[in-house]
Amino acid sequence: MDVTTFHNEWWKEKIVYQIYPRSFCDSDNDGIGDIAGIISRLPYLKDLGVGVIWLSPVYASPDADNGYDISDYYDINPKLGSMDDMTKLIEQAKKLDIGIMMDLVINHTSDEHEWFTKSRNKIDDYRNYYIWRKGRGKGKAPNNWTSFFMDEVWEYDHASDEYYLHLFHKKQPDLNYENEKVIAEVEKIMRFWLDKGIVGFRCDVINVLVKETFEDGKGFPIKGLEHYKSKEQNHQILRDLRQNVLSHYDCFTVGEAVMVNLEEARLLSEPDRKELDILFYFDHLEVDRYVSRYIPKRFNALKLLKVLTKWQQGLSWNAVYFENHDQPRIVSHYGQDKEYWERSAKLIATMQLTLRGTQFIYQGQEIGMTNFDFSSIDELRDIESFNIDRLMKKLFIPKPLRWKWIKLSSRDNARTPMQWDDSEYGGFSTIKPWIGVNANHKQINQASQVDDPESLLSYYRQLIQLRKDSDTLKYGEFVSVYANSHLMVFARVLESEIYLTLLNFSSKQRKIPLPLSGEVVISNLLRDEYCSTLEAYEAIVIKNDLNAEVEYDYI
Ligand code: TEU
Repeated sequence: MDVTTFHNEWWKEKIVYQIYPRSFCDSDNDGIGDIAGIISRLPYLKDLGVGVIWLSPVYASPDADNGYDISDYYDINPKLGSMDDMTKLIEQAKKLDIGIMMDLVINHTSDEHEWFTKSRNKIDDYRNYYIWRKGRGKGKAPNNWTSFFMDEVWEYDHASDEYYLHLFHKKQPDLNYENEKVIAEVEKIMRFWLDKGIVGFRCDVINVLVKETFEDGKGFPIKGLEHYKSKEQNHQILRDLRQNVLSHYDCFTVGEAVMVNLEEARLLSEPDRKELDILFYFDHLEVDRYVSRYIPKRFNALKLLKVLTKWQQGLSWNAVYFENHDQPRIVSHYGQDKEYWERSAKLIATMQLTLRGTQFIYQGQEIGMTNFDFSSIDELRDIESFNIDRLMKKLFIPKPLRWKWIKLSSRDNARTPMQWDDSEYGGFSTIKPWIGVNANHKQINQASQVDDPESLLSYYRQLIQLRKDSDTLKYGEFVSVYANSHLMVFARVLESEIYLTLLNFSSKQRKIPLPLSGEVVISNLLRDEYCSTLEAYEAIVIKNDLNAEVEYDYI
């Protein structure tokens, strides 16, 4: 493989750091994180090795879904700052060679967006900006679809005796992509932000824009998906946005594709399709979940390696991530957040940063933040968690089990304030934040790790540096080598160089049954030499020359 062919795409080598603004850093001490807070932490991010910041939405919003319900795409949520702050953030970050990527939420707006108010009131031609349908008789919705938040998708409007569609919350009405004017509005929004100097977009639920028919749905758990997931016209819209807007800027896009399979993902993101650059898919985070991501089953490293292999080899380039604002903390999910907290967080870092693709780290991941420690649902803020609880109640699932599952998977696990230090509110704010701070901020915080060469944070910095220095880690092919239910071994190969990542996902010592050898590149136990026995949650990367005698199998 010729490495130079990749180098024109600068975003392939970047470490992208996702910020959930309201939970990152509160500069004005009102309990909600803000843009000025982000600016104050730019040097920290630079030092970590970050090249791009993806900001979860900062636009004007009534915050029914923490900003994923936008009421004005050209304005900033006053709780988070002002347009001047945003301009300053883009400029200051640029000085540090950090690009800003915005969240582009265009499947829906807020019901408080001016377009929707006009649509509801049938002003000018705004009615057609959204999806309105007659019901099927008295009190009966237009079809049987269910929402991504496990709820209704149709909201009745008395004045017009029609329903509007919302695949998410009822305060998030879906835009109508049959309407050319909607697409023109989206292009205008994209140009506005690109002209302000941002380097790309993370595109929210980008594979469900076009609703092809409105017949009843069959699927489970989300009924109706087959009528709007990855439709041809959706692909056409993405190609047009690319051609008309994105191709005129030096930028990149990462699309969030819901319920996507590999074949659909290829259509959305392979380079020759000229749609999106990379994709967020979910398979690799659900190997220990049934049907819904709220129902757990036993973790299995072999299964995880199979899923990783499928996607690593199936796409030309991956978006590699293990956490975001919708997922539980990875150390509490695939790691172990008790006695092996630090070691298992390092193991996950080792796995992630030796995979092939653009790397995405979520705020707090680099210091090993864990799932929250709340004791009741009253402490939660996320609408999805409340809906899931209601749904499970309807299915007669007893309260303790409901709480157990919500604790495991609630999106609020990732939304507690960033733990900067051990002070009362974790150095996030001086007053009680909008959502509780995890009590473990006394032990797990940035200040205690930043100058400790053996901390998790330092380990992230080392791995990031290793990647920067190695074409094999950046561009080498991914090869699956060995796994069983606890162990995982994979390789990255470029010309004659091979890097092997060996991981033990269990709290017992285990032996790798392969005759592998090589020079130690990094180890979460500070080993100088590789021996085939891995301690609990041990991770080690070894390097070798394929011309030397190395044997490895494929699973
Ligand atoms: O998430 C899309 C999505 O499908 C979510 O439902 C997610 O998969 C689910 O919450 C996991 O349980 C995006 C955003 O990331 C999310 O925060 C928003 O709530 C949603 O879109 C609506 O904009």
